Amino acid sequence: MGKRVLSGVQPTGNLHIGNYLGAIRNWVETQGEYETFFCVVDLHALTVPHDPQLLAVHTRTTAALYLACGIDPQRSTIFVQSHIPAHAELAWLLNCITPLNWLERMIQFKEKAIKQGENVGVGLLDYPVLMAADILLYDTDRVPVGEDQKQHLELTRDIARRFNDQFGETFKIPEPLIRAEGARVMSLQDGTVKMSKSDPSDMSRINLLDDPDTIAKKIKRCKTDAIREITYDPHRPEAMNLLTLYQVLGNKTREEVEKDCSQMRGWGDFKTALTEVVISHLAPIQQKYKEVMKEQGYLEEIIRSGTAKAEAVASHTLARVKQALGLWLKAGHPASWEQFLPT
Ligand code: ATP
Ligand code: LTN
Repeated sequence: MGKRVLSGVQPTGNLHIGNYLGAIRNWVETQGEYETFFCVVDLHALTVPHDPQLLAVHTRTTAALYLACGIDPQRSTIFVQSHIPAHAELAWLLNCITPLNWLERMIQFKEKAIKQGENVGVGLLDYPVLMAADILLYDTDRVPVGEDQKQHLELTRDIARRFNDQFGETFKIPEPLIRAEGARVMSLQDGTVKMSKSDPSDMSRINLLDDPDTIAKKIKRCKTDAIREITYDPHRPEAMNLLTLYQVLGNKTREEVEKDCSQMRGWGDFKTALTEVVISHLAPIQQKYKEVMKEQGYLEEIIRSGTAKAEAVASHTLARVKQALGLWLKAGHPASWEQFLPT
């Protein structure tokens, strides 16, 4: 069996260049080397207050954007998490072996719980266990994600190890795949917080589907600092962020960027150059997205066949887990309980 990759994005809004650089762009690159599974994690999107109509739309647009960004349905298995009940089912089984205090320590839970106020749903706390289920169901070797998901990946590894210790070798231990550049794209309005779909201000992010005028406006108004020279300096979060975007989306090396910047007179020049780079990088993605959205039948067929392929793998793993836990398997699975009968 080849090595496997699995990852997913929540359909909680419009995908932005942070999702693209931190995750999807790296998924595309794994396609030659690994057996790849990419899902739209709609059950995760239920952990924050949501509008059902928008969820339905965003689940489709997210899947379409996977294709537009270069996920090839011939080489990758693309599916929607809720179409495969094994995800929710394994999450329950893992819940029963996961210590509560492991979940209470999660940074994302603490941050999102504060935003939700008094009525924090159980799902928000349990979110990383569902994510562990997504990953462990596919005997995943590598999980390409942005920096913010590192702690959840560590938790997935801890849950898998704990299960293996208590019930015998059942799960493969997955590893994160986090690229140095673009793993943490920051908000356009504050270089110290990450760009996010759920930031109330649309000006804080560049969405993959923003039109050229919107992109120009957002970059023009984005926060910079008072220093005229544009240099990579870890003490200048806004400069670091914008330079990284220019470098990665422009396919340049750091040295090339430094050379470009040495000829600029200040932030005005830089913003003009960055706007061009962003618009031209996103144009082919937007074009492909339009084509995919016009062919809903094609999209449905990709999801249908992806679900069938993913389900075959997932149901196999789930049966293995149930057996390890001592659950009574439905007919068709070899029985192993007789040897444990009291004599
Ligand atoms: P939300 O605001 O709803 O939590 P999000 O924008 O943080 O959404 P997710 O669906 O949680 O996006 O993340 C999808 C993928 O994109 C993950 O691999 C995550 O690490 C990555 N990602 C999200 N935001 C960024 C960012 N600002 N920079 C780099 N990667 C990111
Ligand atoms: N929690 C992830 C989304 C996610 C995921 C996964 C990523 C859910 N299940 C499995 C990788 C593998 C996030 O990016 N917010």
